[in-house]
Amino acid sequence: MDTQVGIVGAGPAGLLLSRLLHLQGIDSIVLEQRDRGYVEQRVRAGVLEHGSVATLREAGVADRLDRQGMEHEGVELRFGRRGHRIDFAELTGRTITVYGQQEVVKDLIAARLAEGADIRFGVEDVRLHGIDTDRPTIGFAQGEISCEYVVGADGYHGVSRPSFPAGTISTYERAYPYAWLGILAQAPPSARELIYARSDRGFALHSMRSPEITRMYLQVAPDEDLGEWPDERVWAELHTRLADDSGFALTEGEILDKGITGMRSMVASPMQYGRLFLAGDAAHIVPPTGAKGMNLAIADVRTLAYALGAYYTDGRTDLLAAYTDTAQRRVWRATHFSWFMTSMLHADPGDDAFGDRLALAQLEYVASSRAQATALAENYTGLPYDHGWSYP
Ligand code: RFL
Ligand code: PHB
Repeated sequence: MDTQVGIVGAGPAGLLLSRLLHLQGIDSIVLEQRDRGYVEQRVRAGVLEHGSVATLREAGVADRLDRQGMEHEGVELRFGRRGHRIDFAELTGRTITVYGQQEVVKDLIAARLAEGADIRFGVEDVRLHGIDTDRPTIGFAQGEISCEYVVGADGYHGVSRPSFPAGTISTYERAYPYAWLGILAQAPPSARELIYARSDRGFALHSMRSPEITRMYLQVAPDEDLGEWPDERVWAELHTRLADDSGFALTEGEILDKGITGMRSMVASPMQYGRLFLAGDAAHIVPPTGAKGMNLAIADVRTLAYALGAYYTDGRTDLLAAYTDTAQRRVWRATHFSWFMTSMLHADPGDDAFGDRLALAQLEYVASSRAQATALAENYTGLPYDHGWSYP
C-alpha cells in the first residue's frame, strides 16, 4: 500500500483534507492534473465564513489569513438606487473574512510541502479502480498508487463522480438563465464592504481582494461572448448598475483578469460509494451569489477528516457511514440559500414584470424586517457545524 488516503484534486477541498489528516497522523497522497502555478493563480472565490476561518486556524494555516484577510461585519444590498446594510455582527455575532481562494490554496500547499507531503502536480489521465474493494487503486499516465480510501476532491469536471457505477448516484440540477462576468482590477475598493446590487439592467457585485485590488461581477447572458466586453463597456455597465442616489463613486483601474462563469446548482447523492468519498465541487455546485462554494468544500472535508480520524484511531466506521447525511444537511441549506440570493438579485430575462415585483418585494422585506435580515445574516456568515441550525 502506498498511502492510507489517496486524494484526487489540489483545490481547497483536497489540500485542506490532506492537512487535517496529517494532523491526526494519517498519510495521504494528493494527485492534481494542473501544475502548481496554475492552481495557485486561479482567481475564484473570496469570502470565508466565520467557521471556515476557524477551521483554517485549527488546521494551523491561517497566519497570513489573519494578517491579510479583511474581516467584514456586514454587506450592502442595493436596489431602487438605495443601499440597505445587513449588519452581520449585530444580528448574529458573526463576521466573514474576504481572502482570495488562491491565497488559501497557496497557504495550504506551502504548509503541506514544508512538512514533506506528497503532492503530485501535472498528473494525467487519472482513473479509479477497485473502489468497492478494500484496496482501491488510482491509476494515472505516470503510475499508480494503492490506498485504503479514495477521496474525489476533483471539482465539478473531475473523474471521481463519473466513477460511481451506473445507478448508484443521483444528481439534482438547476441551470440559471445567466452567467457572471468577473473582473479583477488594480483599483482600491469603492466601498468598505461588499455591495450586492439589483438594477433594471441586471445584477452587479462589488467585492475586493485587498486595499489595492477590487473584484467585481456583472450578470450577463449564459452564452455571452467575452470579446463583446472591452474594458470600457465593463466599466460603463458597472457604473450604471451600481449607481445610487447618494453619490456612490466607482473607482476604475487597470483590469488584471476577466472571465465568464456559468451558473448552476447541482447536488449529487450519495457522496460515497464503497471506499470512494466525494468532497467539495465534485459533489455539489452552487451559484456564487451566496458565496458558499469554497465554504461547503471546507465543511465537507472537516466532516470527512473527523470521520476518517475516528476510523484510524478507534476503528469506528459509523461516522464514515453517516458522511453523506451529515454533509448534505448543510449542502441543501446552502443550495437553498444560494438559489434564494440568486433569484432575489438577478433579473431573469425570461420572466415578466410579475417576477420582477416578487424579487423586489423580497428585497424590501429583507431590508426592513429584522427576522428576514437575521435569516440572511446567519446563512451568509455560515451556520454552525454541529449544533443544528440555531446558535447555542
Ligand atoms: P476545485 O477548486 O475546483 O479543485 C478541484 C481540483 O481538482 C483538479 N482536477 C483533477 N485532478 C486530477 N485529475 C483529474 N481528472 C482532475 N479533475 C480536476 C482541478 O484541477 C482542481 O485543482 O474544487 P474544490 O476544492 O471542491 O473547491 C471548490 C471551490 O473551488 C468552489 O466551490 C468556489 O470557487 C466557488 N466560488 C465561491 N465559493 C465561495 O465559497 N465563496 C465565493 O465567494 C465564491 N465565489 C466561486 C466564486 C466560483 C467562481 N467560479 C470561477 C466558478 C466566484 C467564482 C467566479
Ligand atoms: C468574490 O469576492 O469573488 C465574491 C464575493 C461574493 C460572492 C461571490 C464572489 O457572492
